[in-house]
Amino acid sequence: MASYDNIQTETKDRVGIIRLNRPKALNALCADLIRELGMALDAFEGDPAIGCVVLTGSDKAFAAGADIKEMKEKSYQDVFLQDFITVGWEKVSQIRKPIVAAVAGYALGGGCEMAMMCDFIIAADNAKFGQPEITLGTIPGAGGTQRLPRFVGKSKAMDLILTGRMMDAAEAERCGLVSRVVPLAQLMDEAVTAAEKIAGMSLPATMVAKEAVNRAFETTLAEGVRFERRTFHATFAFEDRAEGMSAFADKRKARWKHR
Ligand code: DAK
Repeated sequence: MASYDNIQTETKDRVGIIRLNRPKALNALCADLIRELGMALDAFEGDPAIGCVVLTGSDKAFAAGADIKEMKEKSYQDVFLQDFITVGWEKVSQIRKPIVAAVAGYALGGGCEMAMMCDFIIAADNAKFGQPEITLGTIPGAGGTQRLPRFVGKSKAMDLILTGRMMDAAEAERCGLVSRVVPLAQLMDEAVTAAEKIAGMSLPATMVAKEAVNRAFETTLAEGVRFERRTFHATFAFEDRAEGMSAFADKRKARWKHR
């Protein structure tokens, strides 16, 4: 397995785990980290033995945002011409396999945005979410103004983005940003168990389910339902769909071919 400076990767059965690992900077998302993250995501995406990815950080920080020290001297020309830290970021939202964020500690700015690019978020009870960019004289730049209101509604999103305040895990669960909150010590067990369950399904079925849910955020209800119907019909081409229904009828466990 490739070795990296700012992240660590491991696999557990069909689950690929990526841990952001820049402890001295609370996993601030510097360009090298983002580049490595993109490489690790590509590797898991291309590996037929992987069915789900877990993205996590440390107990203290998922990620405290983009690297402010790296950003502070940049001019408009710099960020525009370099398409500043765009490429690796897009991988997180473009990966077609399911990806679960396991968040402990700070998920601020780009850290919160990166968690929201994943398919769902499991939070430890010490997690803190926020979009503090306004306190730096700027605004979220990795989708925060668009994804946060889709998760939590306009009022809460405006509250967080305009005041820059943090919200704790309980508030994040109440407003729908996270799917569940667990004690810190159980975070990885819970996230990996969920990921193993997903990875234990037919891979093409989880991939089209993800694509169909994501379509809900891109289109009207009527178009979304039409997309779902056609995609549902298309699952009848999967060998695993035939196997899943036969296994149910035969009262046995399905043997997926991931085809
Ligand atoms: N960048 C760089 N270094 C950071 C950092 C960050 N975001 N956050 C923390 N660190 C560093 C600190 O500078 C400190 O380093 P040393 O002083 O030891 O060298 C070390 O991590 C430990 O931090 P603290 O000493 O501050 O630790 P505390 O426990 O006291 O405080 C904190 C933790 C998370 C409350 C605090 O560190 C903090 O407020 N950090 C900044 C949070 C923040 O404002 N984040 C938003 C950053 S702006 C884009 C994509 C994304 C973005 C933009 C564009 N594109 C795709 C184009 C996103 C922008 C942002 O995220």
